Amino acid sequence: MNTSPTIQSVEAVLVDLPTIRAHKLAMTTMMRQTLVIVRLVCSDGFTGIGEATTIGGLAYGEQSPEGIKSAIDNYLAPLLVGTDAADVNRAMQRVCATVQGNSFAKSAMEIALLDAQGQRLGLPIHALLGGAMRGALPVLWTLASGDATRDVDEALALIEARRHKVFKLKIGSHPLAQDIAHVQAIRRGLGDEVMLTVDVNQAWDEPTAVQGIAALEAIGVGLVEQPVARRNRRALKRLTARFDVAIMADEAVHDAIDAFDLAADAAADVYALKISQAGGLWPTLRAACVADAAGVGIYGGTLLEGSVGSIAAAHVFAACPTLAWGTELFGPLLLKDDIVVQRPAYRDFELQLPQVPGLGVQLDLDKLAFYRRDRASQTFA
Ligand code: MUC
Ligand code: MG
Repeated sequence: MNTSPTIQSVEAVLVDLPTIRAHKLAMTTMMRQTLVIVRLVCSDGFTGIGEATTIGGLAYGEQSPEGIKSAIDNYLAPLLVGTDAADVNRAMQRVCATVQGNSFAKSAMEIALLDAQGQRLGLPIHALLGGAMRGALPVLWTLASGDATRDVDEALALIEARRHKVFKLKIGSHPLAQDIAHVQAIRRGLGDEVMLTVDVNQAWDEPTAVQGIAALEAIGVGLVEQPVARRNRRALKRLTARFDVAIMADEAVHDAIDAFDLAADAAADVYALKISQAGGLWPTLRAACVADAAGVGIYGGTLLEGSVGSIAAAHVFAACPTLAWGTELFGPLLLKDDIVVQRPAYRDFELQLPQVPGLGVQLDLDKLAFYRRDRASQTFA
């Protein structure tokens, strides 16, 4: 007799949370973040939760929150309901055999399956992934208020509070001279000892990137993220060869195949890996192993996930063979409020990895009911 637990139901909910301040990127300014929260109920009584986010609707990438929910409701859930809940790899293989793309929906679903499976086996997700190499993860903070004086004050307060000591600046939305002046002002305000990185979010063409990166090197910036369009890998490779400062691929590297192709071309020094761009935790780990084998640095990237997604990412980045460039898993700290019972713990410049079975995050169902986008329609139903 087959006693394996089965998946009984899958629900995907859109949740809109306000940010603590405007967050300005090259392609959009965020005032809120939308989480797609997945709840997966199994026949043995375990419930797994997952999450996917993107940035600015369709401004950042090709998958919107509404599209992620639709893919889960209409395609992933019908494929999985009634099937074995405890064989996560086979469940995801079934999904991948039938659903092209949609890596964000796949990631949210895989997290929920792993959460339930971890609770079932009494193991944290990082143990399911082979074990944590580190129990806490260094986390930088992005200074992106749009105002250099405010950014400097914010950074000084965060250093003082021992929350962050590395800062990423979002540039690329202004003329080059203005962006460089902005970086210079922050460097002056924080001094030469503080590690600064920049993220151009694909905004420059190659000639602008050559000028821009030369200027950033002179200011002592430690890392330049995705300076040119994601598909312009040849330009990324030329910039990586030309400059001493480390060049990081972000939008250009989604999964293990991208990781392999970019490494074969020596097109980047570092990869920003993101769980939803990879399609889940296992796919992220596979990409990390390719990077590690190729001698490419690994950086734990974010799409500004909330607490569920950030902790899911923390489990896999804890399990990565190396993590030379730390992480940017600060998403929950950018949100004014949360939908979890206990928010992630940040101390001594690091995010603490939960050591309890599963994901280690519980939803606050009252908060979820308050912030879910369909609350109004539910009230009138
Ligand atoms: C990105 O492109 O890296 C990560 C941090 C942040 O502020 O924006 C994201 C997206
Ligand atoms: Mg980036």
